[in-house]
Amino acid sequence: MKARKTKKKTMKRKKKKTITKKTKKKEKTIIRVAEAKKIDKDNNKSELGITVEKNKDFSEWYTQLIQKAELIEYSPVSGCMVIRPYAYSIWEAIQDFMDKEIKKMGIQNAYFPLFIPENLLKKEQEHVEGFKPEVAWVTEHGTTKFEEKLAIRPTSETIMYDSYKKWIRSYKDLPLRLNQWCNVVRWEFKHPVPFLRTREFLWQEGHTAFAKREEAEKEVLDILNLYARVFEELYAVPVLKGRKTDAEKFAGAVYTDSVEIYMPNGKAIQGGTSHFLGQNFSKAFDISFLDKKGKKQYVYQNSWGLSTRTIGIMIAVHGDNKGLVLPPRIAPIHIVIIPILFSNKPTLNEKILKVAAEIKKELKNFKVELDERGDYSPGFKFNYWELRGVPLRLEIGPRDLEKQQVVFVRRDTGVKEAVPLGQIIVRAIKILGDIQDNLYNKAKKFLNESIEKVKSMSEFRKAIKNGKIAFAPWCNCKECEADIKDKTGAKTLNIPLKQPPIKGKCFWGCSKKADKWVYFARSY
Ligand code: 86X
Repeated sequence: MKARKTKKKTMKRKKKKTITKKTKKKEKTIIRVAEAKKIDKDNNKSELGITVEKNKDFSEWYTQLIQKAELIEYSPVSGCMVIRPYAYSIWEAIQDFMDKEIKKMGIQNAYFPLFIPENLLKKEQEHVEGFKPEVAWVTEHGTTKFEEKLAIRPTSETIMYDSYKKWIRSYKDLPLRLNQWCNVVRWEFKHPVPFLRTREFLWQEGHTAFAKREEAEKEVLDILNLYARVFEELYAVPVLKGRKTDAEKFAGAVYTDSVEIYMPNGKAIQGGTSHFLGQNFSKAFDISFLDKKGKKQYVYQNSWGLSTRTIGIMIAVHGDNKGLVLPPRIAPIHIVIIPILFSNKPTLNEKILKVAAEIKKELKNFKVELDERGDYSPGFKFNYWELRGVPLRLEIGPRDLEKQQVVFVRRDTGVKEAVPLGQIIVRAIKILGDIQDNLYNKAKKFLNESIEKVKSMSEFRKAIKNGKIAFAPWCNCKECEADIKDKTGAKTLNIPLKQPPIKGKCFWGCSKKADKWVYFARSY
């Protein structure tokens, strides 16, 4: 890739030289400038740039952005997508962080098979029941039908717990704490949205077994907090942490904790879940052990998962009308260096390129791209890298060279700053940190402003109609929850674990006592 680029560049340069010989210098400069302007203009309004505003047509904005920023490619199968290198490296940053954290907690990685025999998948009826239409099956090989069809894993509880029951005999075999990084397939029928709702996606799924209930429950919270950190510290996206209502929890779980995110299109989305399974699966799969007294006990289990959906959430939260805006912690490129070159000043260009290369070397602890392409104007390059969300741009041109400085331009605010050559590293560290903080604070402010405390049905309806999150004192009964969903389209997100004081009746007017403060919103 690199070699080809360089070759192309030298070829173009040679070509340019011969033209220059024939043409008058002045004329050529005019042509170059005109060309650059045209490319810049095209870039802004047509194929290259995003042609709609985020707050006017969010869905079109998102669709254009993920393709134009080279994050995804659609595939021949509806609901499946290619994750291109630029997006995949974001996933790698998440994996890198999480993998270290879960290993610190004492969890190991393993890999279980993609195919699950039908009888095994059906073992815990309750957990499969609602999902049946989503399961994709392999029924034959070549022209031969399988005697028993094979499910493509939609999640791995059943296949993993089939092993767990063989591995766990005594209290000495506990805890058993495994994670796997893999793909899963769920044949959803709601319309697919790249990253946010796809039929195949990448995730990690953790599955753990403990002798004691308290150990398991502690892990549920540790994982929930880890997921919150992934969002808040890496993606710079604030979350709502809490417990799912009984209607919204995973059917196989005793309870489900989640992190929920509010997106700028007024829809909330689940960002990760941590389930306390209690003994539901251990009883169905006979995962038991002999305790210190030689008595048979069933293990307590958890499962937890976080997926590539998180990338889509980050895109939706931070992106703007120019394209992607990446938090430095997960950006594949931190800084792009753009030398300001002039086609009629080859010697000066050489000097600038030399300094640019030196700066790149100096910035070896950052992920830096030097855009030396001779056939594009600086303006074109600015748009190109803004579309791709690179947090920081470093410009260096003839005037900067004279003043022994560079110009930094922040992607998040567009703010420019001249920096003396000797202070580049110190300023880069500071600005990248500021960008990370600013993105989080901006999103946090937006979230706070989008939550409306409501006390009555009419206040609730108004909040939901305006695309807000309603925070409401609720009776905690499934009749009201279903009625609210039916009449307003809003679902419960979760119940914060730390509750404000509560008194009075359910906001929906059912005449029962208010039991919990809960978040409601329209959601994915
Ligand atoms: C629920 C539960 C759980 C481990 C997680 O949320 C995190 C990681 N698993 C997943 N779930 C299903 O159990 C399920 C089952 C079938 Cl058969 C299906 F087709 C779709 C499913 N979707 C979700």
